[in-house]
Amino acid sequence: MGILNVTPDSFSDGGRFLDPDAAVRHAERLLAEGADIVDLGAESTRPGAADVSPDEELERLAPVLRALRRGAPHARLSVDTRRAAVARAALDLGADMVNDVSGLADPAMAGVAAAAGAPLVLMHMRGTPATMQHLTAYEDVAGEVCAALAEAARSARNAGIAGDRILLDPGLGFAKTAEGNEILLRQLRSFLSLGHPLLVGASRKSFVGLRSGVKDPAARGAGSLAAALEAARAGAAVLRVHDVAATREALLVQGAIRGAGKDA
Ligand code: HH2
Repeated sequence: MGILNVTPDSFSDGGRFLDPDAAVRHAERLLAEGADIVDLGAESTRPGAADVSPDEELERLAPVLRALRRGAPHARLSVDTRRAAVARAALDLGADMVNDVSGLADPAMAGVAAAAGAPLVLMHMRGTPATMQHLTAYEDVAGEVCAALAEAARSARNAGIAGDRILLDPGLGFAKTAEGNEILLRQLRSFLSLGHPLLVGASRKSFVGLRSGVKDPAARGAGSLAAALEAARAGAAVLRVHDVAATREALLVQGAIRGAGKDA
């Protein structure tokens, strides 16, 4: 899953793809590099990001979705939003799936995805992007995140979404310390027992910068690859990344070493 942030303030690529033409060009590049899914987000979730109204979120998404639907009809497009109304409008414009980083904070979200027959990503977080950095204390981070995801998945299934269309994501960097993120990656395999495909997003995040000593998020490619490979080894089905070509190359080599070949 290649990341396309149509925002002025995302932590690693804010402002680069706010212009719809630049966004479309970048999406085409992600697809050419081998992304199976492009994840379009119009609201930064970094701590302290500016509030975006639903109208503004949709104003940023709509031209990019329309152009991509025309220019890349077979591309799988995901919309990264916490709002059911934005998700519904994006699905009407041709998005194929929804990525909800709030894990169903909007009670209408599961119904919207169910009605459209769209896959839904449920990510774990606590609080909101503005408060999450103060909510990083857990007794057992993997156990608590796993329990919360199990509950969210149950709600989504009850709304009528098939189990294999619900993807679960531990939410690295969202109300987690660096150590918490590392424990989640280390114990990711245990999340497979939830019975849903797993999605992991470690790309360029601050824990990668902290451990590698790289301050500039855009320069955290090598550290991000290390985290992506660990997630893949633990059984993640989808990796949400900025650097698609490098991730794909690394996965192909890892797959060959592990004997999984091109299907890795
Ligand atoms: N991380 C970010 C945004 N959306 N969605 C899922 N499912 N999992 C993630 O880990 C995840 C996500 C944050 O990264 P980014 O989009 O690069 O930054 P920003 O939120 O500043 O736009």
